[in-house]
Amino acid sequence: MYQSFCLIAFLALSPLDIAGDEGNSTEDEQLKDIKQKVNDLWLNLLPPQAFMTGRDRTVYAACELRPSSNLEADELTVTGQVLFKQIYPHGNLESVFLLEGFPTIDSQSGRAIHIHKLGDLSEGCDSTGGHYNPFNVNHPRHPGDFGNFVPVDGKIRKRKGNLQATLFGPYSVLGRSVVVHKQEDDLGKGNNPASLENGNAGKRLGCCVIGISSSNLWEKAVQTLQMEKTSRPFR
Ligand SMILES: [Cu+2]
Ligand SMILES: [Zn+2]
Repeated sequence: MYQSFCLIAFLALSPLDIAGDEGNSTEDEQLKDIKQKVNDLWLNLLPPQAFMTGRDRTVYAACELRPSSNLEADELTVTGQVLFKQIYPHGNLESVFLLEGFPTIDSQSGRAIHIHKLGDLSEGCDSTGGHYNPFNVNHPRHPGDFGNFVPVDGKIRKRKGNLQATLFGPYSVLGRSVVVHKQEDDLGKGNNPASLENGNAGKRLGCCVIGISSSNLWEKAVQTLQMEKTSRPFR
């Protein structure tokens, strides 16, 4: 089913590029219309549509972060949640990061967080592969390059909107992983090949696989953020 749909999509999409310059405007309009319909069909057939219920077209995903299973005993124990929310089909991805286990000292460097390609935790976070890079571009232009997060009081608390990653369509990040690194992301400015691949962010402290969730976790996390903000107005 999936394969045949891909074929239909390919056949329907490919003539547009060929006819684009020379076709008359009616043909162009028709092809544009077909392309739009194929695209909508594509989006409707792919997950997470199967999980959506009711009129609310918002999809939620959760990633329950655990320390990498092959870390040395004296390494930081980072836990928490990375949550996602996106309105189907064209909304921008939002996220909430609630992570604990960092040192409580002031003035520490940021920690890199990324989406990695695989949802395979069989060898701790080391088996999650490299950064998810569907468009074959350099770091930090990967869809899951979330940048650096500076812990405060041992915690990372952050809400981010307008992210490049998506839960929908052929480039969905569902089933892939979130990895929290020990070091700061050099954001591609390290002047070496690794910098353009992974930002030289170092050891993988914790990770998790992104899966569909209910709205409950998101709502609870947003409340936590608000509560902590009001209890610490001067930070
Ligand atoms: Cu990473
Ligand atoms: Zn990257």
